[in-house]
Amino acid sequence: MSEAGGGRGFGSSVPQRAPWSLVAATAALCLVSATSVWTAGASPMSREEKQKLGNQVLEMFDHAYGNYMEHAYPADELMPLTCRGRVRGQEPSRGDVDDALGKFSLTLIDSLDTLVVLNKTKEFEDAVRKVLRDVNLDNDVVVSVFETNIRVLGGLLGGHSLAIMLKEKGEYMQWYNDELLQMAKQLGYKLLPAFNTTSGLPYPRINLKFGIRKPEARTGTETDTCTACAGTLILEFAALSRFTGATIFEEYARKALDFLWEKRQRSSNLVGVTINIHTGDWVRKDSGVGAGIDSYYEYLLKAYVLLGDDSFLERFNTHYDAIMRYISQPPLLLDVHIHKPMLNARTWMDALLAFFPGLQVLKGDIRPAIETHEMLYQVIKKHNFLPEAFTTDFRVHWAQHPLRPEFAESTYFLYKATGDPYYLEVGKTLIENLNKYARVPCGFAAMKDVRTGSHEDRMDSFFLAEMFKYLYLLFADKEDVIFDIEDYIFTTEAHLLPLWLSTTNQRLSKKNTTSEYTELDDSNFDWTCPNTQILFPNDPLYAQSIREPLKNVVDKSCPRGIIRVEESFRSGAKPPLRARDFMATNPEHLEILKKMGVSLIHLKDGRVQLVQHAIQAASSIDAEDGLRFMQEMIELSSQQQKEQQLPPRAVQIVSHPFFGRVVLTAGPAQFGLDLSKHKETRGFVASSKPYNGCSELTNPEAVMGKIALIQRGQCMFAEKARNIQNAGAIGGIVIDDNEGSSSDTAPLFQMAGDGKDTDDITIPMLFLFSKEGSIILDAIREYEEVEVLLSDKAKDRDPEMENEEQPSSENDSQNQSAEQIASSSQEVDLVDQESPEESPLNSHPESLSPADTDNAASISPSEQNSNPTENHETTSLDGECTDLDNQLQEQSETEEDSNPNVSWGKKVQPIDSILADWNEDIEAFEMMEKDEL
Ligand code: DMJ
Repeated sequence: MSEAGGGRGFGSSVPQRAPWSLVAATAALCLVSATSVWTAGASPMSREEKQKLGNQVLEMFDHAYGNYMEHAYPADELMPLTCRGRVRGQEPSRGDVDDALGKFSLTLIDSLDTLVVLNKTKEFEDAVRKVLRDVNLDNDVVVSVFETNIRVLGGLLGGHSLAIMLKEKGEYMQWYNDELLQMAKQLGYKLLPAFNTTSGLPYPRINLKFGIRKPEARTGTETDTCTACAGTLILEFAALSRFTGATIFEEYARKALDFLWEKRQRSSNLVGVTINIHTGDWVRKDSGVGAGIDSYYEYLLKAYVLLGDDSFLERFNTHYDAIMRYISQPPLLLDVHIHKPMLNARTWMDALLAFFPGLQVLKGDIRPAIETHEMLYQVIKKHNFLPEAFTTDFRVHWAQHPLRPEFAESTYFLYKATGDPYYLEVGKTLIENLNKYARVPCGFAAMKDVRTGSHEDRMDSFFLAEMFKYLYLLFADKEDVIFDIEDYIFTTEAHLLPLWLSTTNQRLSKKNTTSEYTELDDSNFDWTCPNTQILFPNDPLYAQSIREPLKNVVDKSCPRGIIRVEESFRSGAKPPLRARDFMATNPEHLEILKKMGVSLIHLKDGRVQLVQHAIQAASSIDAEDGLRFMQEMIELSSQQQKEQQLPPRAVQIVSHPFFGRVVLTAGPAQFGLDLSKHKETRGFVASSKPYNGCSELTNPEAVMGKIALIQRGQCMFAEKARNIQNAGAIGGIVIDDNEGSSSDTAPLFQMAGDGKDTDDITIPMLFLFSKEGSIILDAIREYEEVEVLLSDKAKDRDPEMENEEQPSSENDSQNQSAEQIASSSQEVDLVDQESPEESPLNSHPESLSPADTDNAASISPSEQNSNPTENHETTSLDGECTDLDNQLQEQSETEEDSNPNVSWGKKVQPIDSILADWNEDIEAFEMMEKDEL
């Protein structure tokens, strides 16, 4: 295929409206061949080093795949901490995440084409035989149509694509007779009933055995689906049609795409996150490039590449233009409202958007790709992994990281486009981090909290389908892969589909689609691949020069979303009221607020909240003033929260046989040694007597020089700390007395002092919930000597310990059992995916009775902060980056209380339109935080 396009590299161009076979071929070349352009910049990586890293990727894959096959197969996924298979129904439900599991050996199918890319042809042959022998697609289980399509249908088609390629080469797979394709077709037919809606958008779930309609199906009542869920089918479905000649699949996927296109918001050209599959109404009207929408855009561009249909490129270009106009705020990509695209819908980004720079490379828009990728890399350098969500000032919003591959994907495509060895170094860091922080004896474990390094008992199939492919290909030279990767396109799950499908069974063409294209002004569309001479204008340091200003973006700078407000402030008139001067009792101030469209709402619990509606402001200048005022108020609140909130800490068990692999998420204390400022504290643990630590210890000899374990309750935390410190302890761990409590299910809090001066407490104190605490208590029972490390973040495993544990398999099994102990109590109850927000660390002073505790909680600093109007005298705002979440939350929580009839100034809107506008906002705000990843 690489020759078919009539030339290599960005220099080749395509005539406007070229015959689509040529377009498909050449568009694919947009991303492949700039490597030769690179001549300077970061030092080139030697062939030896690249090979070494490639081999490391192979070894890591063997570790992940080998453990899955040995300990989990035929289950869908490996649980790497407990070293067993995840069988749906046998583990506590994780909600939507489990909808990917159909009892069809998901990880094996998702890994098929990775085996060939990684040159493991023999293993591929074995794996295909296992799939044909063992996999049943007719299970009575409700699965996600989207996940089943991208992982299973895609996996079977990718496997088939490479099986026929190998067969043609004449050595392997000679026995193969399209069996994977037959399975794919069977699965395709199983998914079709999902499309039985008037809109043509598929139901989000289907029962593999009973479909949708039958009562036994236990599904089919859903009304909504995500845009990506309905818009990420065309590659697999069209490939299935073209491989088999059965056009129905491509037809259905096209119809769903046509419908989404019709429903785009016509003035912004954006789509929302969730849509009603029956009415086509947008259910969630926020719009970004991450969770819920991501691969819809990806599939429009790739459908053009694979199928050569101009209409897909037209649609993609229209959306892309809107994305770059509203969502892209380089280096950030921030969600906006489809109806009000100048209004940010949130001030945090999710990890799924990390694929976008890779897509921009395919589109040929390299500069913003470099910028966003660099920003993401800075976040990774800070946290070792990309947290599931992070704020515009790069704080962790959702702390998990399920080993997602999107950043590796973008790194690979950027390297292909620029040839800049910098991206090889980035890949090397990813490999190092995976080995240091995610590798466990039985595979690789997802991060439960990137801040502390704690694990989740989870290794998703996409880790094998995608991560290892992109990392391997990053370091591979052409001869390291047994086929020409440029003959294929990657699906969103990195499955490979051959580009020759564009000229096969092309019975469905544009005429079958329903959309009107003539209305579009496509004069600015790129119909050609970009030219490297323009991308890198005689400057081999081009990519580096784009990255350079972003080098410290995470550590230092305020993001543009915030700067926008500051800019408007700088250029605007004198502000009528500064947030820090505001007094809720001053009638003049209230009048100014009203003019700015800001309402003051007294909540039942005595708190006061502020809400701004720009449309209620007297003028657009007043609206801007109102926005700035709200911004300042949030800064006040945010700064106070920052001052009063400490991040969680880590208790890491470092002694045999844990060797640092067990990391427990712990709550900090507002007194004693601050572990973020000082070196970590390491020591053996000992239980104090009395266990509650509320009086002078009777066993000082046992805790002397050790980290004392104390039970929560009966007295203040500070009192416990003083008692163990007096007995000579070097640190303390308070263990919750509420049996079964866990950081999985309860928000962490920080231990507050006792209201007196606590400067006398100099040892570090951490808090563990009961489940985490019992891991240490169990370990003491089993191993007697248990050494732990108290720190702000888990440390890499002790190299000396590593040497001890090498390579004895006996030790390995001990390590596993250690992990099992940990996971049995710490990791089994999984976080509800629907509420994965970062737990704010409220503070608790310990108290004598539950009643006292409740009382204390009601005056917690976090609650005081939720009423910024009462803190008007405190803070200076200079140089602070802020988070708008509070503002949005406040809006969502209080809009119903606002008075819709109030309207000031010139722009009087009819009440109906104001109400409609409000309802729209309320819905969007309410939905916003319920993101389904
Ligand atoms: C993968 O399953 C696919 O890439 C999907 O499009 C979204 N992301 C996951 C992995 O993070």
